[in-house]
Parts: sequence; structure tokens; C-alpha cells
Amino acid sequence: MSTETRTTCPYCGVGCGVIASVDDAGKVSVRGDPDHPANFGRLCSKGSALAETLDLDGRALYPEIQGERAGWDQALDLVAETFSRTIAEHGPDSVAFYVSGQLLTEDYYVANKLMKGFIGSGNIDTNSRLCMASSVAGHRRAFGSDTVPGCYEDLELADLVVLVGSNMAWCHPVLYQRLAAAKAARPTMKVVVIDPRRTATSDLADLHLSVRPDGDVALFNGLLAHLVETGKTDEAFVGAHTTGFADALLAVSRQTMAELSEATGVSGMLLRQFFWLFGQTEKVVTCYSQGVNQSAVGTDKVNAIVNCHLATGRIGQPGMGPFSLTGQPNAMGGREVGGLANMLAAHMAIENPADRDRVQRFWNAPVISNKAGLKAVDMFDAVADGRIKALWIMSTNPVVSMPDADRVKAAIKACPFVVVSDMQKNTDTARLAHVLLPATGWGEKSGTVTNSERRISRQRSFLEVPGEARPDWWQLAEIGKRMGFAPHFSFPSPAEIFAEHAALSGFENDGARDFDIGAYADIDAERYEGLTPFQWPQAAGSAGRDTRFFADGRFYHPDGKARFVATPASPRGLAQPSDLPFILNTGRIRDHWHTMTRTGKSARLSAHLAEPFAEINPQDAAKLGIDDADLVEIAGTAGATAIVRALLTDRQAQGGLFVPMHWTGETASRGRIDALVPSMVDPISGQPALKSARVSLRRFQAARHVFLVTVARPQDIDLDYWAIAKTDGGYRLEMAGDAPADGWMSWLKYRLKLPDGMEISHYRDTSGVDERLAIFSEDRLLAALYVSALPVAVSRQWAASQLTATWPTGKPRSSIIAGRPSTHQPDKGAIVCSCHSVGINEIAAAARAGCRSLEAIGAATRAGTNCGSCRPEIRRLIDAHHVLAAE
Ligand SMILES: Nc1nc2c(c(=O)[nH]1)N[C@H]1C(S)=C(S)[C@@H](COP(=O)(O)OP(=O)(O)OC[C@H]3O[C@@H](n4cnc5c(=O)[nH]c(N)nc54)[C@H](O)[C@@H]3O)O[C@H]1N2
Ligand SMILES: Nc1nc2c(c(=O)[nH]1)N[C@H]1C(S)=C(S)[C@@H](COP(=O)(O)OP(=O)(O)OC[C@H]3O[C@@H](n4cnc5c(=O)[nH]c(N)nc54)[C@H](O)[C@@H]3O)O[C@H]1N2
Ligand code: SF4
Ligand SMILES: [Mo]
Repeated sequence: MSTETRTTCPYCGVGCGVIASVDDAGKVSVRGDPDHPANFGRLCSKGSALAETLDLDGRALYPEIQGERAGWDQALDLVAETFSRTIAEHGPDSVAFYVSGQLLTEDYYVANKLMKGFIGSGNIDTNSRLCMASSVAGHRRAFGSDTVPGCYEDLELADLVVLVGSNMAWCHPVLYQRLAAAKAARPTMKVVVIDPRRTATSDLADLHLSVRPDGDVALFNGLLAHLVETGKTDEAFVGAHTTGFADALLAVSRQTMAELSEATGVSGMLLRQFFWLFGQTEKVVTCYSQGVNQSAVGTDKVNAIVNCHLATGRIGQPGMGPFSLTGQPNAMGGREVGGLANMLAAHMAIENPADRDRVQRFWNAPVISNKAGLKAVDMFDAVADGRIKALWIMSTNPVVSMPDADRVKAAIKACPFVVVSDMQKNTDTARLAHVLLPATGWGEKSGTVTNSERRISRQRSFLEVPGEARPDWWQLAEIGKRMGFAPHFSFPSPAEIFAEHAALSGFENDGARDFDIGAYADIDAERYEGLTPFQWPQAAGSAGRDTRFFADGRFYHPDGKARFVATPASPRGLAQPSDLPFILNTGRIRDHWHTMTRTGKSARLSAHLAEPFAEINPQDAAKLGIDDADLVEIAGTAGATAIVRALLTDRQAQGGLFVPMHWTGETASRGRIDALVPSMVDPISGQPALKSARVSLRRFQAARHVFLVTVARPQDIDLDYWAIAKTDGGYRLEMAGDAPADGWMSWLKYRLKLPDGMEISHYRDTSGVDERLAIFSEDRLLAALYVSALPVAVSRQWAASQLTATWPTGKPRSSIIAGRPSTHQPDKGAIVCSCHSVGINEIAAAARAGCRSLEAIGAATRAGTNCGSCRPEIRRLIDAHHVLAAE
């Protein structure tokens, strides 16, 4: 017997439905919900591994004050009193909330209500500032509202899908799979990827345009000019439903193809192909994500794209439209409640007195913030210079994810009062909290999230709440009550919060505002429990209208028309100190989620890419004497440096580097890449340019390279470089630095706190440099350490798997010292398919043995047969073997 709960994945903005089962023994398993309209049963590698991330290791289980356990009353009283006193002494703008697109809508609603309507400050901002702010600003400029016009189905209906600055195969994998399936079923459909580097997503593309970093505005301006010149614009639509076309065209300076090619970094031939394709295809969807948003010209990029859709009237119709892909599970919900410092609630505008009055009346609030609050980067500046004296950080890890991260860390450290709500207690940010409030996490809390296509789905709890963890909405409401606003924050459960949120969206709306879910204003607990996924808008009394916006040509500016926005191409942001020759691009990998507080718990997910790395073009590497698997040191403007592994690939263009954002102070010695990213922002949206920092690069000379597998997490590692990843039965570490004066044996014993008397195998080569150590206790391997002057050549996967193997007395220990299996045990190699733990060597062997299709590889090895996230990589391996075979 098992109980099943329908819920929603807590990771990306695709918002897949998940069915979680708990069996009699309490074991959790998950599968895709076949009835959920986002995924129809599919899940990616991260979603499939959710059950592996639910352990209590490292969880915050009770409130702490200054690192000491405290009761909830004590902690809440301290927070409420300190916020109230700070406000009394220094005014409402001396406090701030920094929240997250991973809060549920109900949490978010209460946070925004408390700050804007009761504390009376705009100082609530969110990590969505780092994520969606440019899209929000671009939408508001063009449409008069923050509206995503289309839905997922449009990607399947389109004849051309353009992906700009989106690594969809890794970051919105299920949507990518839907796209890939649609293309396979209808091969005439075209896909164009616009990204400076070739990614797993590019493998689906008919055309890949390796645009110069931030060359997108020039590119879409060029497209607009082409559409005009070739008569592909929709004059009737432009005339009836838009203004500003002439001005926008003026800003698109006449450029020759050669000039355009120079400005975009894309050859004239590829540009012509793309322009032609876009011009002649009616059904075009342009999806964009962080390669667009996270830029000093992010808002202009959004508008340059939207301009092309407005000019052709391709918006709001099936298979057509600009489509901003939201990153976090509830980035969209946060926008609905007004979680950004410059928004109000229910898509109302903080700068609009009538909107302010309406929200204040609805809330029956004593005050209402009458100006925008501080945006994330400015907020942490204000923390740094003492203007903000009390800060509450909720469901985000800014010490890792904010630009200029060392400065953010120092600001938080120096702030007189910092509250952190998190599920985990050892995050880089939670470690700095004066008050740590333990939050319930996925599976333990209830509420709603809204995905990229405006679809609202329930997250439902199905696990016991561990320790004294409490949901974020409850924490916020308790503080509201204790600050003297009890009648306004006495919510018995998330259902009442959702009802209030829905009621506000419909309040005096009458179609004036896009966000309207007034149909749910009187939802009760029972209906809320049974709520099935639905898309907004759903106004009271309207029977589920069309799910697309703008089909009727009506926009939300006062005159009902959309605006073309002039977007002159400017090199803002890339003004370059010449001693820092590389442009640092940052982003995501397939199997990790942001700062890894959850995905880092899964051995399977940690196996794909187990240490921080930089993608480097081989020619750049050759010039700097960098070999594959060397360590490299990257230095930024602020003086901070990072050490990561070199991964040479021609997918990375010359002059650029790509480094993932996931490694933290918990998982690597110097992997926090945001310490190197300056906090330059887009002047309109306030979103930081996280993809174009200037850096220098050099080989990092390490005296020794070390690889370690161990059942226990080592303490106090004092080497220059280390990175730790979870593996079945323990951890694996890549390390480098000087050899310890008293030898590796005592080094290891101290780090692992090992008692004397263990069984030890030891090998040292004649030079005395290469050394190998294995420590056993009875029939278990406790640790194996490999030391070399060069990057250690040991099968990682195999060595790690020995932690769970049995080593009966008499079984020769030599193989572990050799670092490779004996001949009859093949080495899997690096894991490609995390669902079935299939390694690169197994897939390559199957390809060599004649498997030429994904299906054949799947049949032979099971790789790629579950979630499908690894299919682009398998495809690449098949292709590589094809080429080799043909040569
Ligand atoms: N596996 C995984 N999936 C995730 C997440 C995760 O942490 N892990 N996080 C989620 C979140 S919150 C977000 S916001 C999304 C992000 O999803 P994406 O935006 O797809 O992911 P990123 O890797 O940040 O960046 C996308 C691409 O932008 C490219 N790029 C950089 N500069 C430029 C430029 O100037 N122009 C263009 N056209 N492209 C450029 C990069 O090379 C990169 O391939 O992913 C979501 N999904
Ligand atoms: N260089 C660079 N920096 C980036 C980016 C980039 O592309 N490049 N991307 C930016 C983007 S788009 C984003 S979205 C951010 C993401 O960056 P963050 O938001 O800092 O990353 P997460 O690891 O998702 O942090 C979420 C935290 O909330 C905790 N948590 C999980 N569930 C709950 C809950 O229900 N309640 C509470 N209270 N806590 C919970 C987790 O344990 C974790 O500590 O990073 C940004 N930073
Ligand atoms: S695509 Fe993957 S991470 Fe995103 S919601 Fe679906 S299962 Fe979760
Ligand atoms: Mo994001």
C-alpha cells in the first residue's frame, strides 16, 4: 500500500506535475503526473531524483538565536521587536525583506502585504531581480503590463522556434523534450538557437548563431530592419494596435551586412538565413531566458525581440509570440503578488496613486508604500552602508548568488540584525544569521506556484514536518501579528491567503488589469485542496477564457495599444579593462539547482559534473599553456579569484569562459563565481549583468593533485583547491595544493578524525610524489586517497563505487590502490544518464558496437530511457562515434 499525492516540482519554471508516493515503510518515490498539462507525465533528471533529496542531513530543525537553539516564541518576539524598534527609531525604510521566487504564492503574498501595506516600505525585493526583472520591465514597456502572452502549446504549434539566451535542454528540460518531440513529429519545424556558446540545446537547432555577448540588440534590430525592407511587417496590426513604430525604426540605424556581422559576431550568411526564415515563417515563437535578462542591456534585448513580434503582428495567436521562460518554480507567482520592490500587488503599479489607494483600501492597511523600494543590488548596498539595519532573507542564498558576492557577504556580516529562513542550516547565508528560522520544504508545505505559461498549480504536503520547521507564510504572519497587525495576519491556512490574493486580483478590476483570478475569490479549504492546475486569467463570472493574451490586439497601456520601444544598440556593459581579456559567462548545469542545497544531496545528480569548471576554447587554452583537466585561476575586477577545472571545448568561442554558478563555500574552496562578477545592472530593470564580467585567466600550478573518496565528510581541508560531491555511501573530493609537511597519512587521519589501528594499504612510487592510500575497517573501505603531480588519472566513478562494496578479508586491496577495476569489471566512466547511472564508457561502447540511434542506445544500456535529460549528450556521443567510424 502507498499513499499518493499530486503536487508540483519545486525546481524550474516549467512547473511539472509530480505524483509523490509514500509506502508503508515511509519510503518516498516520485513520478510525473500524466494529467498535468505542463509535462503530461514527463520529469527531468532533477525532478526524477526528488525523493533522494528529502533526508534531514543538514536541515534546520528548530529556531536558533546567535547559533543557540531557541523556542519559536522567543525567536519570533525577538524578530518582531527588533523590526518594530528599528522602524520606530529609523523609519520604515531602515528594514528590508530579501525574498525568493522559490517561495509559494501564499508565502510571498504575506511578505509583500506586511512590508508594503503595514510596515509601509517598498523594501521587499527578490532574487527574481537577478532572474526576471528585465522581462518584467520589457513587458511593461511594450504591453503596459507584465504579461507573458502565450502558452507551452505554442512551442509545439510553431513552425519556427527561436531560443535566445536559453539553454532549454538543461534548464527547462521537459519543455525542451516537448519541443524535441514536436520537431521529430513534424520535421519541417525549424529551431534556431542564439547563444555565444554551443550548448546541449544547440544540438536540436537547425541554425546556431554564436552571437557576441550582448550582441542580441543589434541582431534583433537588424531583423526588424530586414522585416521592413522585405515587406514582411503587418501594417494593419501595427497601425491599429501599436504606437512608436517610426521612432523604433529610427533607432535601428541602417547597417550593411558587414557592419551587422561585426556588431553581432555572426557571419552575414547565417544572419541572412535567420532573417529570411523569420521573415517568411508566420508561426514564430521566440523564447528567451537569462542570456537576455541578465545583461546591462537586458530590458532593451526584451524589447528588441518584442518589437519584431509586434511588427509582424505575431503575438497572442496559436504558435506565435515572444515567450519569456521563467526560471524558478514561482517566479511568475512572485510577480503576481508584487514581490518586486517596484511593483505593488496583483500587477498594480506602485507609482500609480489610484492603484495604491485601491490596494490600501482592500487591505484596510494603515499605510501603503508610496514609492518603489530598493532593488536587490541597491538593497545590499544599503545594508553595506548602514541604511538598512534589519534584514530578513527568505528562501535564497545571496552570499552565493548575488553579484559582488564577497561584498554582499561582508554587508550581511556587518548588518546589526539578520534573520534567515531556510530549510538548511549550513548555507553560506544561513551561517551569518542572527536568527535562523527553520522552514518547511517541498513535500512538507502547501500552497500554489505559477509556471511560465501562467498556470497555477498546487504544491501539497505529503511528509511529516521535521522538528520544529514551519512554513514561511506562518513565520511572516506571526511577525505581522507580533508587530501589532493581528487582524490582518490571522490566516488559519494557505487556503485563506490564496482566497484573499484572488479577491485582490479581481477587486475593481473590470478587465483593466491582466492578472485576474477573481473566480477563486471565495475558494474554501476543500476546493483549495482539490484545486486542479489552471491558467490565468480567470475573472469572476467568466467561464475560462482563451488562454492567450493580446489575440484581440488590446494591450494594457491607457490607449489600449502596444508600444514599440526604440532600442539603439549600445555597447554598455562591455566597456573593457584590457588587462582582463576574457568575458566570463555564467549559468547552469543539467543536474544541479543553484546553490545545491537540495540537488547536492543526491549522489546521482552529483555524478554528472562533480566539480566547478570553466569551459575554455582550446586555442585560448593553448596560448596560456592550459591543458584539459588542469586547474585554472580566474581573477575579476574586484580582486577576488576562483579556482576551477579547465574543460577545453570548441563549444566555447574564443575570448569567453563559461563557469557554472552552483559551487558555494560549502562545496568548494574557491568556487563562488559571483565573487568575481561586478554588480553592474541594467538601468531600467535593475537586473545585474551576470553573464559578462571581465576576467583574466591563468593556469593554476599545483604541487600535488589529489582525489579522495571517503565515507565521512572531511573537516578543515587546508589545500588551495578542493571540491566535494556526494556519492553513494560517502563523498568524493578533488583537491590540489602543497604536500603536507607531515605526510598524507597523518593529513588524512586528522581530516577524517580517524582513530589509530585502521587497516591501511599504502603505495608510493619511486619519485615519492605519486602516492596512494586506502583505509579499511573490517570489510569496508573508509577512504582512498590518490596523489599525483599531474591531474589524477583514476576512474572516479569506479573508485567512488568501492565505498559501498564489501571487502572481505583476503580480497586483494591492490585494485583500489591501482585506482581501476580488475579487467572483468568494466569502468563505467563519467555518468551521463543519472536516472540509470550509465557512464560515458558504456554508451561509447554501445555506439561502437553499432547502436546508431537514441533508441538503440537505450535498448542496449537503458541510458536516456527515463527522464530523457541526457539525450542531447548521448546524441553527441553517437555522432562522435559516427564521425570516427567514417574517418
Ligand atoms: N538544471 C537547472 N535548471 C534550472 C536552474 C538550475 O539551477 N539548474 N535554474 C532555473 C532558473 S532560476 C533559471 S533563471 C533558468 C535559467 O535558464 P537559462 O537562461 O536557460 O540558463 P543559463 O545557463 O543561466 O543561461 C542561458 C544561456 O545564456 C547564454 N548567454 C550568455 N550571454 C549571452 C548573450 O549575451 N546573449 C545570448 N543570446 N545568450 C547568452 C549562456 O551561454 C547560456 O547558455 O533555469 C532554471 N532551470
Ligand atoms: N553568476 C550568476 N549568478 C546568478 C545567476 C547566474 O546565472 N549567474 N542566476 C541568478 C538567478 S536567475 C537566480 S534565480 C538566483 C538563484 O539563487 P538563490 O536563490 O540564492 O539559490 P538557491 O540555491 O535556489 O537558494 C534557495 C535557498 O532557499 C532554501 N529553500 C528551499 N526551499 C525553501 C522554502 O520552502 N523556504 C525557505 N525559507 N527556504 C527554502 C534552499 O535551501 C536555499 O538555501 O541566482 C542568481 N545568481
Ligand atoms: S523540467 Fe524538471 S526541474 Fe523543471 S519542473 Fe519539470 S521536472 Fe522539475
Ligand atoms: Mo532564476
